[in-house]
Amino acid sequence: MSKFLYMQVIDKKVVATANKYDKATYLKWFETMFRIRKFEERTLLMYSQQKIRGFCHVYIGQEAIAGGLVTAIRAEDALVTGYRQHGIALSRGLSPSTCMAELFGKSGGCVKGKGGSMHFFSQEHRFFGGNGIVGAQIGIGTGIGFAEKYKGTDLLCVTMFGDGAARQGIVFEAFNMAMTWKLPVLYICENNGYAMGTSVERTSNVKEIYRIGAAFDMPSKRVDGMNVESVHEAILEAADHIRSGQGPYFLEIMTYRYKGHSVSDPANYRSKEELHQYQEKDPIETLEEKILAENICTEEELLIIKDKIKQEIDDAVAFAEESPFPDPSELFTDNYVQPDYPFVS
Ligand SMILES: Cc1ncc(C[n+]2csc(CCOP(=O)(O)OP(=O)(O)O)c2C)c(N)n1
Ligand SMILES: [Mg+2]
Repeated sequence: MSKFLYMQVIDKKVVATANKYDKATYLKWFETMFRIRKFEERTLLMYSQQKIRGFCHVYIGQEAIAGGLVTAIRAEDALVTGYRQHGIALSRGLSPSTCMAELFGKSGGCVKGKGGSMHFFSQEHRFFGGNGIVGAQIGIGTGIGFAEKYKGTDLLCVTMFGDGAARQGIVFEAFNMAMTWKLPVLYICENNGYAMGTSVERTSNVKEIYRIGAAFDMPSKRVDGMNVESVHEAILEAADHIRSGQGPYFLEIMTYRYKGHSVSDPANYRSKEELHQYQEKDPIETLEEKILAENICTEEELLIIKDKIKQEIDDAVAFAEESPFPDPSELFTDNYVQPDYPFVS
């Protein structure tokens, strides 16, 4: 990896810092991650005010994975994930407004208020959801990968799932098929240590989830998910491998969710000390410290980004508030591709 020499004028002195990436990349990471954190904090607040109801799983703590993804894959690549998806959807380019309106169940939402927290979707952004069935997206993502190969594109499908989903039988079938047919699929396990209240230690004899790939000769790696640079590098390397036609790749990205499994979970199954250990290496704070310590940009420049995002989130809430609830007739639209589907009366 070539080193990029970044020069900046500070106090009329030219300061040179040797960073691997350019200023735009660092700021893209910061902006992506900060947007997700602020969106999710507001989501929790809106939930407490009963503006949002039902299941709701936030992404706080895991933002470096979304950050690394943005710069390592192409906008045209497909992506599918589970229900802890708000942050990933934002990183794909869905606007905070359309996401917040969806959480509110309003017609301005990305699926017209008919999906809610677990079912965002956007064909335009190649974002295939948002799935509430643990592990279901592993089969869907493998199928999308098959479609890309069939059509002869050089695109890949990022297929994301949690450590709990990694214990589902579909992993075996999907990995086997993807390796046999050399499908362009990047499997990412976001290992945040827990599946609801069940720790990884309790779910299997094999605690290093990336080793599952070895049973299929699939290139597999474990990655530090609290560091956006590590995530970016690992995904870039995996994506290059996949695009060269050699088939799928598996990354186990080690991360942590600061909040409970869902808004209703007080997370009593883990200690405060454990949580604090991770918060001390918070991916956004770490990145901000690095940006400032290495003079990648000034504090003022970061403040401008922060203010812009806070305004975006305020606007998103206002948009969601003003957007009407879907018309009852919407119950019968968008359910089936076939207009005369026999079971719709
Ligand atoms: C097939 C299926 N089994 C069980 C559930 C209930 N369930 C919902 S979330 C969850 C835990 C999944 O944990 P993990 O895959 O680690 O994802 P995380 O919540 O940590 O992001 C379970 C068991 C479900 N939704 N679907
Ligand atoms: Mg988990």
